[in-house]
Amino acid sequence: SSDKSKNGSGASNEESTVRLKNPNIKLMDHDILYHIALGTQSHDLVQMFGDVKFVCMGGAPKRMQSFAKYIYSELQDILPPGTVLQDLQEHSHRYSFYKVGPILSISHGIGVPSLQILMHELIKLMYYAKVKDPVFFRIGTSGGIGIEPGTVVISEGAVDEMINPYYEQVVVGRKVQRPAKLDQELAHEMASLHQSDDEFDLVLGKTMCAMDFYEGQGRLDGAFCEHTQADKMEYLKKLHEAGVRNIEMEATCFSAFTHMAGIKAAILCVTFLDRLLGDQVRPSKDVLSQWELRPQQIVARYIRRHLSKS
Ligand code: R2B
Ligand code: URA
Repeated sequence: SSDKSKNGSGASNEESTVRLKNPNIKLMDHDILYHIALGTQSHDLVQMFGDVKFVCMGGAPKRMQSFAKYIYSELQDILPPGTVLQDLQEHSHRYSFYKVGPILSISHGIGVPSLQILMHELIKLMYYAKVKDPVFFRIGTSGGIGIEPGTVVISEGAVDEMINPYYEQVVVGRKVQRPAKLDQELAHEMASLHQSDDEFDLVLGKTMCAMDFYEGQGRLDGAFCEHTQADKMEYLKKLHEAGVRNIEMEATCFSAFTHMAGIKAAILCVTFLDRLLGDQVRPSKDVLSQWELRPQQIVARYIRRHLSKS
């Protein structure tokens, strides 16, 4: 059989397709990926991760553990023979981290700073492991704008709180802006995997990424609030007019970093409430857990389709 069918080891000598735009990396004799407790000297990253094709991330550690279990049982028939569910969390207390054959399932915590650290290390991991054309997914939760709670929103792109389509960060005292772009073709393909008998709606739209859950998302129920209900509604309306359909806390950084690295990526978030109607997340824990499975199902369908192809 051809080189391509060397399943499992993934030990190809070709370079990764993932781009590190950092001239310093080549000058380092080794690199410690501190927060995921892996390193180029301490681990054979090509052997461990060379076969990775799909990187699935979400905020909550438990959710990403159950996603790993779900994907493991759901895709049994097409996973490479001998695939096991590996718990790679061993030394890392920060993020939960699982590998199921070519699929990684990793939690990123709440908000951009937590996600961003992980993105640096995962992108470097892809590079060191010589991974080719990985697809990154964020499977998350969000607040909807003008849509039925429980709806899945597939992001067409991310905007910040000022509705700028980029991720702005301060680096050495300078503001750096990076386009928060997502792969449009992938977004539409993900949307096409919604089935007419699915018991939930799915929409495409922009996602607003906030640095806070309360005031930063216009909520009136935080510990502090210096804006009015009218200010809130005006803001949500403005977001909606700009094409924003949901609000969460990682989309700009996730989009910008994958885009910079040349990684195809999609964000699929279920909405827990309609922000035009309130601020508090009211459904029971059970209902919310059921809703959290919805983006996971779409991602499982995508992986099934593309694993069977390869
Ligand atoms: C959605 O839900 C979390 C806040 O509750 C945050 O991680 C996000 O993006
Ligand atoms: N996550 C958010 O960031 N906002 C919401 O309203 C719900 C979940």
